[in-house]
Amino acid sequence: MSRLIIVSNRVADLEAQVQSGGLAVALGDALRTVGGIWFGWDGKLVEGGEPAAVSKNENGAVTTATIPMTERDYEEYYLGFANKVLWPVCHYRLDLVHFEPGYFEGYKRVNCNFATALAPLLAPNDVVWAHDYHLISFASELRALGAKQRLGFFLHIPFPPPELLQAIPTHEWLVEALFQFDVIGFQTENDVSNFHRFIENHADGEILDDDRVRAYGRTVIARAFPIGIDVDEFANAAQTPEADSQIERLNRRTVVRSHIIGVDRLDYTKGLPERFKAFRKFLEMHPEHWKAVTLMQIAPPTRIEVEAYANIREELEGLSGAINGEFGDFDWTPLRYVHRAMPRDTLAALFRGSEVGLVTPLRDGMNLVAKEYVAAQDEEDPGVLVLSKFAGAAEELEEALIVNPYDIDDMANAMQTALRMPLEERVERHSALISRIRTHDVAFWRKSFLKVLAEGAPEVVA
Ligand code: ADQ
Repeated sequence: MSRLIIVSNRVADLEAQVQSGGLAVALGDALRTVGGIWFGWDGKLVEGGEPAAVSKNENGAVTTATIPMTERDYEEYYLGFANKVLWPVCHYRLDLVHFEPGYFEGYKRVNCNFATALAPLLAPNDVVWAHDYHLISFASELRALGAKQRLGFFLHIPFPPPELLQAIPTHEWLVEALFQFDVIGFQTENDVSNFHRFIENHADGEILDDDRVRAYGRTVIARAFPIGIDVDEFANAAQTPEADSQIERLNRRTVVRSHIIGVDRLDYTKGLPERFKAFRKFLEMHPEHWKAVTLMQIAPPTRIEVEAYANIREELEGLSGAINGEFGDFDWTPLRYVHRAMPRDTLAALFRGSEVGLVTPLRDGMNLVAKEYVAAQDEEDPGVLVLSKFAGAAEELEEALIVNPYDIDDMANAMQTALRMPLEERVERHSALISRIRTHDVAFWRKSFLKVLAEGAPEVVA
């Protein structure tokens, strides 16, 4: 059996008792089953000079192998090219792109450093699976060092339409580098079709069939593998005695009858100002809900060194203050805005205790919160998911109330529809949603990808 090598910007702590996300659990499980290595940055910043030494930590069949990076790498590759260029372009925010030539050099350098550090650890039969936009050129660096292994890539964020991709000065180089992988996985059919359009119209390539594309002298598999969650783990966390007491706390000493919840990283892609404005509109339109409904928004800050993230934080603080000032009373805070991460068990309980889940990003690769909200509901009395049409999850979760996050009235109306929805309709929608996320869970995602990676594209196998 071949070993699995996972490569990602950061390596999850596989020994932690509580994993921070389903992804770490899923990939950790896969590694434990077939044995292998999780390779990436250890989160530490060091002085430049010496090539980065690999730290290994062996735990049964699984090894984590990590390297540090320099302050300059962090600035140019991570904050710069990854988060000021690729992230905004892939999320359709050309207005927030900030490009400097040093960023691209840093990106190439770190991908090369990663490949150079990993190469000596690889055995001929290993299968390598790299994750996300930080590592687009990783395979090409590894191939340059002579790697003949099967190399797969999964993009967790959207693949943009060619018209947007072309805003990146080095986009052709990046797409060509991507073709050094054997399998390229996307979240949705929409991403695959954007990718196909670029290949046909701008790379002189060919779409051979649903799965295979040819360009730059290589044939690769490019397909959608929509990511899922560990449904049972999340559903069980929502049903413990601790979860019951969290929900009781949520309802204690308050006049509020219904809870609306939003849980997101504080990111400009998540549509939070629009969501707050829609809540204000909802309160304006429906005074009957005053003192009866609360929106709880949990949004821990991320990437605070990037200016656009500081700006969004300021905007949200202004909006939430204004809404609470205008509508609040001594016994009612309409919008509770929590600026911190919560343990997953608490999140599961809060999801279960909330009648409405708002997932309204302006653009999102998939959005796991949408699936977690559904998984946490009581099957006999479920809440309603309000979901943006621009989240990848909307391709699958069509029984949610689908909204346009740019249309404030549409979202305000959806809040009202959700709160007024009869039990029978809620149960019907929820049972369709839960059965789909159960079938397409995170294990299904991982197995489908690895199956294709192990089999496909014989012509590229040495
Ligand atoms: P993210 O942009 O981080 O992921 P998402 O898919 O919603 O978005 O995943 C966030 C995860 O973090 C969820 O598991 C959620 O529960 C957790 N989380 C969010 N806020 C939290 C909080 N306040 N406290 C604790 N946990 C919190 C990227 C892409 C997505 C894609 C995923 C996986 O942007 O589109 O779905 O990768 O592929």
